[in-house]
Amino acid sequence: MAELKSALARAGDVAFAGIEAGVRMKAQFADTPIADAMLHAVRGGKTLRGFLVLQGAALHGVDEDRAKPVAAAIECIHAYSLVHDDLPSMDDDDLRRGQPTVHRKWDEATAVLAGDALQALAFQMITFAEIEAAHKVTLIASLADRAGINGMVGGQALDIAAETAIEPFDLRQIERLQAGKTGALIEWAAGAGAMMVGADDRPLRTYGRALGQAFQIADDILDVTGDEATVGKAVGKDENAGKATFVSLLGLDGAKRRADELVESACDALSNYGDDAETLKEAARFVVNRTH
Ligand code: GRG
Repeated sequence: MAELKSALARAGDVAFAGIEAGVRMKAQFADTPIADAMLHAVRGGKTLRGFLVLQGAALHGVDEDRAKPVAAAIECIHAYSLVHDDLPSMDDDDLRRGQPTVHRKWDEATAVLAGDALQALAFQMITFAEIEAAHKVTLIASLADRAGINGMVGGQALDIAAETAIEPFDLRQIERLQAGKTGALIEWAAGAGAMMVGADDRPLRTYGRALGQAFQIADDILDVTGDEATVGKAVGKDENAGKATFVSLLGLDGAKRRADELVESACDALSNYGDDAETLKEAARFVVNRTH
């Protein structure tokens, strides 16, 4: 566990340093709050997605320096999605990671623009990576697919549709929604290390898909069992009110069982990597046992 925690912290430092360099380098509009809002948005998370990039890269012989821009890229996309998700037109949250959300600390226009700029920066970061040009194209094309209408944005749109659906979503619909909203970026992050060298990314992506679903189930479980104050959400607000979740559909015990099964299949998918994949396996176990 100590090794996993330090690898997660390291991924945070690495991704943040990459993003800060990217933001400052482009800070031709330093007289606006955008750069500060972008950096505020990327601070303080678990850096799970950046960690997955660095671990997958290491399994394919890509060192941290070369993988850093790609880890930074996925954390930029993740941060942009959270900034926009927190907006009044979406979840209308005041707190994120225990800090004021970007639209609360600055204003709505700054939050929209900081999110937009983080998304653009993500793709630019990948162009900085010292890898073959063809592999950069693969990473950029697949990230665009996973972040957009076929992935995260599509899942988010379905989540919004669920709020006004006449019937609560069934398990198949919730799995589809979450595979887009939360799963798509986690799957991409897991597979990125293989894509960086043009290797077969299917085992890591299979791991990432299972991990993403386990992560979402754990999040639903935490919504029921966790202490709102410690998870950094707006106290007294229930984002899942009236909506189907893995817990409402499977029950608490059923959801825990499903999460455990997913962790097992995530770990199985890495069997060809042997002991080298131990930290990734530990991460899968951590995701379902986390308390925030
Ligand atoms: C606005 C296009 C758009 C998409 C938003 C990711 C997302 C889609 C919304 C987040 C809503 C949410 C709280 C989902 C639950 C699972 C989740 C993605 C939690 C946040 O990820 P963590 O726990 O966050 O990795 P940290 O803060 O650790 O980076």
